[in-house]
Amino acid sequence: MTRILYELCGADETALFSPHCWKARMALLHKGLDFETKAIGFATVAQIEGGGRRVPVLRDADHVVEDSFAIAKYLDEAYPNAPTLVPDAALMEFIINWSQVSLHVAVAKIAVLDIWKMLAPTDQEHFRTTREKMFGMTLEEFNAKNAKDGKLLSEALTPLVLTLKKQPYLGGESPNFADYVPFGALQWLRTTSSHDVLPKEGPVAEWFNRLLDMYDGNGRAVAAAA
Ligand SMILES: N[C@@H](CCC(=O)N[C@@H](CS)C(=O)NCC(=O)O)C(=O)O
Repeated sequence: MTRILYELCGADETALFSPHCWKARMALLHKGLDFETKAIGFATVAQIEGGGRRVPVLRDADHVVEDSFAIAKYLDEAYPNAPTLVPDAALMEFIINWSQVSLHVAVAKIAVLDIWKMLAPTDQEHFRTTREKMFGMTLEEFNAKNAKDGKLLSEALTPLVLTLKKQPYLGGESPNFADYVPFGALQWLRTTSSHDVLPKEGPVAEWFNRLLDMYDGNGRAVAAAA
């Protein structure tokens, strides 16, 4: 197998949880391409494929591509006969930024301590050091400061709810990378958090469940957090 996707995992190697890695995984599945997963802990990410990297990283024979959006665009270029992932790269930037600024912030506020708990000890140390520097406080302080009632998440999801009331996917009748971007954020929450705040009914719940079941249930095969 010459196609390898490097993905972030917890202490349990099957606990694949990174939102960006899920975007890349769904992109490969969308294209119908076989790939092997290399599950990597936070502390070893920087050593992948020559070093200085962040995950996801895709090795496709001689090509090494880093960054979920770059991977999706590369796959469209390299495999033009498989279904398109990114019909409009300029508009896709907006979807990525919306997800990053609103969904990712809401998920991080709910799940940060749960993420730390699921990591292997060396990865816990790396995660604590880097995130505490980023937040300017301890993980416990950050966790205590933020409500876990799902209100912020629900507000952040409003544009998705309104759109999915009119069409089955952000991509229209079928999904594309625009769907895999917010899917990655919700899968991140599903796989890490003990707080039960994912929508249970309505357009987002139905859309998320369809995507979890897609591609032989690849998304659902990774366990939800207990
Ligand atoms: N814009 C990048 C973001 C990649 C990213 O932030 N990856 C995180 C994991 S979710 C990472 O590699 N972190 C390494 C670290 O924190 O040391 C993408 O879409 O792929």
